[in-house]
Amino acid sequence: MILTALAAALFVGCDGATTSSPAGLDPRDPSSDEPIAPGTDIGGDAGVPATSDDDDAGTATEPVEPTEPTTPAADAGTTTPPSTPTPPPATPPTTEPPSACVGEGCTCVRARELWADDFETGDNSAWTGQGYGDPWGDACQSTAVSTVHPHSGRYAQRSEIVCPSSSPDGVHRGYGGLQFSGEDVLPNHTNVGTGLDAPNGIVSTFHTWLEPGYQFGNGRWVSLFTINPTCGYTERVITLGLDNPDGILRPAHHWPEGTLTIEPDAQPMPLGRWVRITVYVNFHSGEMHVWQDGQSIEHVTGITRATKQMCQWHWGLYASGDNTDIVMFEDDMSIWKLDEAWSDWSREPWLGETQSVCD
Ligand SMILES: [Ca+2]
Repeated sequence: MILTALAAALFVGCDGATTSSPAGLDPRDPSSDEPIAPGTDIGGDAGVPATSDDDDAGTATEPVEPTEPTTPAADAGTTTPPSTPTPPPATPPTTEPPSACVGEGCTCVRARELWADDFETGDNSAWTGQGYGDPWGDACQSTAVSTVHPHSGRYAQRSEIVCPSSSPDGVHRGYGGLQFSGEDVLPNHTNVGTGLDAPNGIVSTFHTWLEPGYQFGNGRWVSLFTINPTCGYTERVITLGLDNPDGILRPAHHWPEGTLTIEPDAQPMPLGRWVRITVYVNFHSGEMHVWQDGQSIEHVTGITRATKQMCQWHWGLYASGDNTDIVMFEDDMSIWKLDEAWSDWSREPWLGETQSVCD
């Protein structure tokens, strides 16, 4: 009850800040960037009462956030000992889809790259707000462009969590955001307007290197990727993260209406090395599909959002406040808008790489 009241008070304050100077919003400022509850972005927050309360207080049009359905009750009592991080493999990942379509004889796909960043500018100038959320953190987290083992070129983004969050909303936030206006990325957050409309869906491919000091689950989660339909954070997000001891990447907030199907041979997200993740999202058809290093790992159908657009996006080290030991690197991120349908969900649409794009 006290937590709920506190959360409500916080959001009243947030709304006031948003109204007073929408054009000057700094996405790094938690008081203005996400007036909707921070915990809304991921559902792996079972067992974190403060986060759940925040969800409820900040989501005017949504009922109580359902408990994470992918974490069965049985997991709560599982006493699996924390695992040690997987050591880097001797060889880098080179897995490619077996049915790549490139070059002569390949049927190209009509698609356009709307945004990309390889961090080779050495800063976050490609992002809305030109930052990656470092000022949001406390002494327990930080994020910065780094020259440590980049995926491409000289730079990648490095984020870390070293102790529990002291934030009143109970989460760690170290992430870069984009706000779309139509097909354009805005230089600064306004939290108003209309986002990207993509009737054939979008494809985002990004590379992540994750080093957690433990396994996730039982309320401890990390969220790698988020799309928010509305610019004002008034609808449920769709996300991709780790929140289960099995280590398999999972969407969140497709519930209660959507259906998640995980491939029988889906592998845990490899740790301590670069992993290529490709996500297809379509709010018109209500679908989400995910590939990991070229392999299909899961599908969601039946997602419903009143707003079909995609306005606010973010990647990075967004995690429940009980995380104390994570290092994450990110590099080579892109967003493509498909101008024709994609329907072969067994094959990764790594556009411009293993799938040719029409000129
Ligand atoms: Ca790079």
